Amino acid sequence: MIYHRRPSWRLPESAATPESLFWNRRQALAAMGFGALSAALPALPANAREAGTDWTPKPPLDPAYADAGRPVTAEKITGAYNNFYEFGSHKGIAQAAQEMPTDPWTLEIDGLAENAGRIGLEDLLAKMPVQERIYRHRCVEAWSMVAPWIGFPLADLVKYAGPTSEAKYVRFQTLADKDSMPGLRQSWYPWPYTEGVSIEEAKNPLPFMVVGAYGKVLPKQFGAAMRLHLPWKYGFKSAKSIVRISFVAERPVGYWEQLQASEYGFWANVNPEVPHRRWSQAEERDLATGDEIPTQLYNGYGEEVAGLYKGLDDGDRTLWY
Ligand SMILES: Nc1nc2c(c(=O)[nH]1)N[C@H]1C(S)=C(S)[C@@H](COP(=O)(O)O)O[C@H]1N2
Ligand SMILES: [Mo]
Repeated sequence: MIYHRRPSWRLPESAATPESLFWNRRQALAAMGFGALSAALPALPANAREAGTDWTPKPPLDPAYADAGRPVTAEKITGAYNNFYEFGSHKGIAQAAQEMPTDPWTLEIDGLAENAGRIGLEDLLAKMPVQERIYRHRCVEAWSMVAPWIGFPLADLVKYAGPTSEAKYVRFQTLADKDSMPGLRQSWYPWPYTEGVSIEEAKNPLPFMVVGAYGKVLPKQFGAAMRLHLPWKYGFKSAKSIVRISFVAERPVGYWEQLQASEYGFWANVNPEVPHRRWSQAEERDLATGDEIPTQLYNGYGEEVAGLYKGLDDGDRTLWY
């Protein structure tokens, strides 16, 4: 069974409005002088994907990722303590993030891929095995949480995109919307936010494209409409609000690596034995309890991912930073 988000939104196929017609209708209404267009068109399915509303029916919980070994961190904690520099370089961005337009959402697939092109999120989800997974998340700043995500494996998106044999890396690009994102005015930051993984990492079953959390359509502060989660890497690798995925031959240099390569390297695999230049990574603060708990190599996901790094030089610090 394929799980759509809120199938009740869907009109019968015969009545569905293609996105192009939707936009034409918006333009027509704009010409007629209707300003608040999103409010003017509530019945259209492309306009009904509302961040934070219940996901019905709830997608099945993947039994392999049903237990993170710690309780799920309450949404009132994780939803009010976010890193999302587009909205400011502090944790209290949740309210500002509500201004971000996330509906409709389109993903651009480009670069070295057979099936390059643009696809609407709803169409993409209809092709993907949407499921729930409970993952640990470890920020490079030494705090952590457990989040119940709804999403699909990045590996399935890679399969859909059909990368050519020249594609060695995958690059993710975040929305950069000047109107809603005050952080973009801070011109010394390398906008848009980008990140990357190797093609082997992208094909591993663990990377998850997240479109929901806590049984809801992804609330905006978590990176609506679609973000990545790489649970064995420091949190900055997990780009939010992804609008573009590129298959490339050269290793991409992400946002944080551009800012400070000596502290935020490409691999950024969680490792308690390799300190950040300015602090230890041996422990992490559990957002739920405030307790300091030991950090695990690969954030405890070594069984799934350690093999990816076998051939690589362990002496190379960039394996970790
Ligand atoms: N576009 C974008 N993605 C981002 C960030 C960001 O500032 N902008 N911060 C990263 C960092 S440092 C972390 S820890 C996680 C935080 O995700 P959360 O706020 O959903 O917990 O998002 C990552 N993805
Ligand atoms: Mo982070």
